Amino acid sequence: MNPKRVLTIAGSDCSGGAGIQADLKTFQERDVYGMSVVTVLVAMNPKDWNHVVVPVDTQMIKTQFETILPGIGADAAKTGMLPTVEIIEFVGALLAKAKVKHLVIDPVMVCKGTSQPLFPENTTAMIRHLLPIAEVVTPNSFEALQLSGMDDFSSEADLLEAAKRIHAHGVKNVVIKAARIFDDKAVDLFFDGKNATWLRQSKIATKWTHGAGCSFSACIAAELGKGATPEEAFKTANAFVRAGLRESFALNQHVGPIYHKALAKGL
Ligand code: PXL
Repeated sequence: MNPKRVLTIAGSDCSGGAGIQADLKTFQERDVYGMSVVTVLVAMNPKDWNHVVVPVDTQMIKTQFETILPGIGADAAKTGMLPTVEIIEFVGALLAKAKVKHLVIDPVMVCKGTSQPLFPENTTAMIRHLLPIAEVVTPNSFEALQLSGMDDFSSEADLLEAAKRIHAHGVKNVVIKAARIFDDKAVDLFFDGKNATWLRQSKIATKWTHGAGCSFSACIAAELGKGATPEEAFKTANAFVRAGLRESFALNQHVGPIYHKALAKGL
């Protein structure tokens, strides 16, 4: 076997549902060899599920990164939670230097289950240091508002306007996941700078959505690593996460992840 090698640069979610853990489960399902650079450790208080977030020292981020690039090689990479401006700048510089072939940025700004948005300076740093070198960025609607500087979304025209503004930051393809904007449908937009592709689908009624965004961007990175076009990768990731959401399950009263094996099992 000679599987494609895909790297995630993200946070550890010890509950196993999001972050590095979700990315590696997704890579396994999509038949690529997964590798990781851990940027931050996240743990939860078992009583109220409040998050404790501890960034990893930048030197250790560099040491992990160099194990993989140049130490092993990667066909694609994605970023997830990058907790500080310093780490965003640092990871951006490492990625720019390594010239990784396919780079997906998941601009994680807040964890579901916490109401603590990461700081606005992080948005500016992502725009400056990550979007110009990225092949795909995958904001949800909240993140798309921050990255585009818009106030609100009320129509598909607003989503397209946001995608255009985000594209102007230098990223080649913009995916906006707008599952929460419209009452009657989940809308995903793929924009490559010229053409827009819309997926308008029924909503999946589950409150257990933990790790859906991480798994979506990880699936895009895996598919790009295997040679898919960004638009094909977007459609595969949509099918992968929708299947996972249909079979999502509770871990406790606070949190429930998607089921990563759902698509492979034909569920
Ligand atoms: O779902 C966003 C997210 C990303 N990365 C890590 C997380 C979370 C939310 O809990 O813990 C590490």
